[in-house]
Amino acid sequence: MKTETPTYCRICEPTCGMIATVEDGKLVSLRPDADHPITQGFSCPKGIEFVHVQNDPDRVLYPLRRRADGTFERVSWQTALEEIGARLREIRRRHGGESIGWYAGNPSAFSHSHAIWASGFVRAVGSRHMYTPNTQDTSSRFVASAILYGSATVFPLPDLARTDFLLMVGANPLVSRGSLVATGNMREKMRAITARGGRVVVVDPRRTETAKAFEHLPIRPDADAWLLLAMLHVIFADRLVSEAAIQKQTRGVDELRRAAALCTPVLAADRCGVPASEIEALARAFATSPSAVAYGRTGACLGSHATLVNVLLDALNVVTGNFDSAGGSVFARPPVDFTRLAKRIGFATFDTYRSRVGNLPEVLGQMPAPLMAGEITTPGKGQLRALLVSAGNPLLSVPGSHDFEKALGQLDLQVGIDFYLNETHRHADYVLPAATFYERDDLPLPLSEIQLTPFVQWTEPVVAPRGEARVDWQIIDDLGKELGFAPISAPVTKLVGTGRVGRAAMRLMAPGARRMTPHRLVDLLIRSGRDGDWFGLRRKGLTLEKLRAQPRGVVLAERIETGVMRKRVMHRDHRVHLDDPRIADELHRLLDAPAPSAELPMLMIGRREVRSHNSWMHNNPKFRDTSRRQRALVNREDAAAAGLADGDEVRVISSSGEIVLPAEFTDDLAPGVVAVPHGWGHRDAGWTIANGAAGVNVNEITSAAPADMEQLSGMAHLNGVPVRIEAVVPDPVLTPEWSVAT
Ligand SMILES: Nc1nc2c(c(=O)[nH]1)N[C@H]1C(S)=C(S)[C@@H](COP(=O)(O)OP(=O)(O)OC[C@H]3O[C@@H](n4cnc5c(=O)[nH]c(N)nc54)[C@H](O)[C@@H]3O)O[C@H]1N2
Ligand SMILES: Nc1nc2c(c(=O)[nH]1)N[C@H]1C(S)=C(S)[C@@H](COP(=O)(O)OP(=O)(O)OC[C@H]3O[C@@H](n4cnc5c(=O)[nH]c(N)nc54)[C@H](O)[C@@H]3O)O[C@H]1N2
Ligand code: SF4
Ligand SMILES: [Mo]
Repeated sequence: MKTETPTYCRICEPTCGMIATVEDGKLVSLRPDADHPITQGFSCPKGIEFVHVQNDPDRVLYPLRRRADGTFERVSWQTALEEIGARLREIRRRHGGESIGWYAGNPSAFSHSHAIWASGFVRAVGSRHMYTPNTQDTSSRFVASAILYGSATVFPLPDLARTDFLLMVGANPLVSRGSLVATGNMREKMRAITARGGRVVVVDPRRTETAKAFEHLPIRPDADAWLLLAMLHVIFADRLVSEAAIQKQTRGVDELRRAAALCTPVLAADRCGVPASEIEALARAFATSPSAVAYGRTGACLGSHATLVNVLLDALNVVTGNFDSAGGSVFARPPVDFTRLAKRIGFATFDTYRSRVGNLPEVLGQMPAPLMAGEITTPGKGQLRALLVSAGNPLLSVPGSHDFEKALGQLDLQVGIDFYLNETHRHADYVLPAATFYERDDLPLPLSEIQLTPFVQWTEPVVAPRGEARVDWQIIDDLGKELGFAPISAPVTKLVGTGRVGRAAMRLMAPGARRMTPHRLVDLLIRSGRDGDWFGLRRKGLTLEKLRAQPRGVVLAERIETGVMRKRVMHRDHRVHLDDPRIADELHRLLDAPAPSAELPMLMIGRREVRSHNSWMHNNPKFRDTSRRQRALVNREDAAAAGLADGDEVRVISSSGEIVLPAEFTDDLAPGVVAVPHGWGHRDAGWTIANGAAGVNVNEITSAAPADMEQLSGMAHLNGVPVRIEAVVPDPVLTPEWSVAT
């Protein structure tokens, strides 16, 4: 039997509508859904090729237990859960719950339940060892929001549909498909800006796919703060600010004005490599455009001044009158007010406690992942002894891989939850088979905080889980049962409040009577939200049942609202705080920053590719083609200076180590910059094709030393890493005699 079902991809943020063709219970093809209200037939190759992941012969389909010789044997779910349970109970008895930790990787965010259940588990066991990719991705953005808006869960979005000027700093949406903003086809949305006479300026050290399609402003890596501060210098000096907006929306602009006054375009030009005249022209064009918005993503988030860069991006928007207004920086209109909810359940935290090792702050209850190795190896109360890793591959994705790999060997227990036996799980004691997103029902509600068109879509599973795979939340819940708790046990009143709607909910549901399930959670949140039926008080409102009857989802409003900062900015005065002492400290640190070292004169940045997705999309038959190998991009001049010939391998050396990989010469990078994609270095793991595609793990040469992390947010420094390059001289011992010239 053959069926075609509308559903959606959950690999990355656009969550593209897909039509899944299923034949006799097997997913046979995926194609973009032309009738999807938001993505309208858009998708990328990864989304279509997910069919290889779904049916991959290398998938982990049964619980696995490691044998003494390092190989894995199949065990039953009951055996796996009971044995893991017994070992966790023993660790808790001997060392306390605070010695148990969890790393939940990127895909856990694309589910209605996974991330919530994992962090619930860690809280319930009484531990602070909750880790995610955030410190390799977004923590600096969250901390900027905590400071400016009073909550780490406030995300300003670029109003692409209405803006006249998009200043894009460190993002490559033509490849990444857009991050911390979701709107379907980004290329089309950006083209529409230029088609209506506006501008799109892409600030990036590399002439990326996006930069080529729009205006490119090349910049030295890790120097955006200089550019942005100098733009503010010009805007203040030329009185191009919106005094009305400053008065109405901000607090403490003078602090920023004073710091900006010190950063002249000439000074900034020297540090960021953008000529002073271009900084001036850009600042004036931005400030005098009818509307404009500055937006940054990982290129803005992973440098040594990452929080400050995010603060300055937002400051540009605010002081030019482009905050909370059409065409500027705007807020989503989610069906559930997560900012308020997060406050109510105590989730929206920043720096309420610090790490045992490295003294770095928590952000949203998560500790910096680069600290994991030190937390495992440093004795004392709270030493990390059991680590569960779900939907993540920290051995490849977190800086300091060498030390992390060694530390993993010291754990009393390591458990992986995944559908692949990835490099991290190679070291695990147990690997539990997870269902894919096409094998589970879903509505990743938190993503509604980044949607430019308010929209919700529930999906049913498209196929049954293969083998004995189980849905992540269920596995986490079962592990909780072994330890005697429910990972998610928040009383209903905490989720829906105690007002009129909360009371209606209480009448309808027996609070706390049943274990929380994702269905119940989604239903509670949707029904109590602004579009909900308020448990009978509003007949036309949404419920989970109603959503299920609409397989292509529901558009909640044509566009997001503006003029909502009183509701969205969480400081008591509902103003944007520009005078926080932590911003002032970061401004001083920038202005006092030392010039780059001569020993490591080049700067390494990352690079994402269309068919790669972090570490887990390389087991695709397309990667049998050698043209898809990982390469370091090197400028031709640097290549010549290092004595490299085309096709040679290059040695990239940082203060943490060195890697060797094939080089590709380019003019798309300025001299002095090297770009190396992350997520490679597959070896000995359970993916046959990816192992063959090999590559090297760039995080072997990035640093996990607490001192190298951005102290304000605990952010890893992964872009603009000081390096030098060398040609790989063939080892003389290995040179065959016959090749020696006579
Ligand atoms: N195909 C594909 N898509 C993906 C992913 C993937 O691995 N592959 N990963 C997903 C994930 S997890 C995320 S977080 C998003 C990320 O989404 P994006 O941030 O849009 O993706 P990147 O390609 O990393 O873009 C970052 C850009 O910043 C530039 N850059 C590096 N350093 C600097 C700097 O110091 N200053 C400036 N101005 N620019 C700099 C890089 O050259 C790069 O072009 O993408 C998601 N989408
Ligand atoms: N040097 C450097 N390092 C980086 C970055 C960089 O730009 N430069 N980018 C960083 C960023 S932005 C991110 S987000 C991280 C990503 O880092 P991680 O999240 O640690 O790693 P991924 O490679 O995304 O691994 C995802 C794993 O989850 C599994 N998986 C996929 N879906 C599911 C699911 O639904 N359930 C379960 N249980 N498993 C699933 C996959 O098989 C894979 O093994 O990498 C970070 N690391
Ligand atoms: S852009 Fe590609 S990978 Fe991302 S959600 Fe859409 S189809 Fe999936
Ligand atoms: Mo990410």
